[in-house]
Amino acid sequence: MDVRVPLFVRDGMDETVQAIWDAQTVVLACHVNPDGDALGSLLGLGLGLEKLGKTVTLLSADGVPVPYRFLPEWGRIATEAPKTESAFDLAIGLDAGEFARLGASTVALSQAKTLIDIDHHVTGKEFGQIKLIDAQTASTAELVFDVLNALGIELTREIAQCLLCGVLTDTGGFRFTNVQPRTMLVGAALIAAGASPTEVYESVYENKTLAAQKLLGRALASLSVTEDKKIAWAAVTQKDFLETHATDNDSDGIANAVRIVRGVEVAIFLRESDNGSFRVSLRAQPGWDVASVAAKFGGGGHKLAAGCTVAGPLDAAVSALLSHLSACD
Ligand SMILES: [Mn+2]
Repeated sequence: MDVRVPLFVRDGMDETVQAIWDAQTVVLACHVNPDGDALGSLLGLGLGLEKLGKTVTLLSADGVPVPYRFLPEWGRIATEAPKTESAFDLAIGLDAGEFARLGASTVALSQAKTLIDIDHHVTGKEFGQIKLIDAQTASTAELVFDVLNALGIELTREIAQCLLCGVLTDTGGFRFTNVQPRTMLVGAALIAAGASPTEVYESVYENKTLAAQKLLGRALASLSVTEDKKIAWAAVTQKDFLETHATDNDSDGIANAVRIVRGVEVAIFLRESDNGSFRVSLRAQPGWDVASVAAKFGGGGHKLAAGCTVAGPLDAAVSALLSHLSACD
């Protein structure tokens, strides 16, 4: 099946394509603590550029987390660039928000003759001589899809699988508010090229450690709501981490399990640190401003998603958060 995705004209595309044509050695890097979009964009673009005969180096300063080790050629991603005599012709940073979030990869990238920033985050900290940035696009992988199209590179199954990983994970499986008709068209084109949404979904979302599920159980056992049931909170303590053998990464996604309770408008997830204070994630429905609450505790974020650290014990931390939240209701 032939799926046609209408061309989308963006600033920076012509310059990006020209810089790629002009380069022979290209270093690509994604951000620290990489997600599916970071790694999928990195590999998808890298494998595409190899089709043009470019010499490609792929960098992820924090490596490739286990759930993403289904991606074709993931083993080629290095945590640092090999020592070479000459600088790369071209460097491309992907999905990063700002240069510093490329971590240790910044060393290799800053030596390249030309630097391109490809991203769908608008932070005011864009970098490089060439910027291909579009906040309306759901994923960096979709921007990479457009770059490969502009270069006339045919989508192999491998490239398509990498890009689908980015599109699917940054849209929460095509469910988030960032999904547009074009997002689905790009997904359709990638599936038509042989990508498997099932493989992405199972690897990323159905691949939790036993410890993570046990920790989720502890968090849900602590789930509480205010009298009007609009604010819900759950916590995990150091004791929970110890007894379930969970690590900090195993708490990913618990805030979401608090958020999805019927009628809940604000979700609070508290994780006890080893010094007894609590790291707090706040998630809210439109109409709230949890960033202003986080700011009271020296934290920050967006109106609908923010974070901060609050002193323990747990009861005191919850009371303090609830009193600031009721003030902003
Ligand atoms: Mn992204």
